[in-house]
Amino acid sequence: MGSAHTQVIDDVVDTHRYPLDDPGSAAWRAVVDRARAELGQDGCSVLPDFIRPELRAELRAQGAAVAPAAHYRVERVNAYNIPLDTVLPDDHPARLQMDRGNAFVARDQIPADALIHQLYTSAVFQQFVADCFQLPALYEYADPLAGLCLNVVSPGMSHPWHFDTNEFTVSMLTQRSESGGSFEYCPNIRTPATENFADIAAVLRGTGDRFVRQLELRPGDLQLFQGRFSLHRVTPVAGTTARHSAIFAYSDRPGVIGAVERTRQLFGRVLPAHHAAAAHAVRGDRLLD
Ligand SMILES: O=C(O)CCC(=O)C(=O)O
Ligand SMILES: [Fe+2]
Repeated sequence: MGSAHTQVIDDVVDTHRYPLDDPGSAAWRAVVDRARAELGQDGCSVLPDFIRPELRAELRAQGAAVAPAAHYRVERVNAYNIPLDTVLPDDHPARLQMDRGNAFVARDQIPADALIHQLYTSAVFQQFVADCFQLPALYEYADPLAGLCLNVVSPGMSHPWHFDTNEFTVSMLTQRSESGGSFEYCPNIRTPATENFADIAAVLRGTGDRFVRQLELRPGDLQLFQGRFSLHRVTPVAGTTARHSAIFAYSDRPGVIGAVERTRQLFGRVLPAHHAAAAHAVRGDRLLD
């Protein structure tokens, strides 16, 4: 193709291994088919060394440079992100409360030429990811804050067990912690037809290890994940180095903007675009969790 779009991708992505510049080719199909098979199997697919390994140091440094802009606010939550005062039976897993201590750097704090921002806005990247998820197309959020975030989990903090409200998540570790900070998930522990509260409660209480899988992620690996059915978390970070991951938020429809209150909770601020969207009654709370 040779357009400016694909040139950016060629500089950033190992296109021998991941031929984003050649949609529909046999090599493209092979990579996409493997991702689809893994997603179908357990809702998760990791594409190792998606970013060229020689750019790993730059990827880390760019994340670390914006991490101080993260909005910190420890929030008391349950795995379902429903109000803590919801009346529930004694053994309901939503009664177990946790501290969500991760912090988000918003899209408008991430320079447009940062590697993660270039990827997020790349048309060929979007087409590739959509194909992996078997969607005709994916759209960037219209939300000026939530579309692309850096998720910062500082020492002593964790991103506790939860389900995502959105159907799919695209993410990339940019900085590893010294210890802890592992991504853990329970493949398809619930289905559209089955809540499976007993097994979920066991995981939340720490007695459900048999359901838990741990991912070995390295900075620059691309992770495709369906967090609606697979309970997941980032384990508490230990040591002195924070864990950083980029969250690329896409939707299968254009125009998504977060709700005003949720935006204030996650980012500590709200922009005119959020108020304008609320005024037009655009429902769009398919945010990060
Ligand atoms: O940061 C991560 O690796 C996981 C993030 C996550 O689960 C989420 O944002 O919903
Ligand atoms: Fe999640």
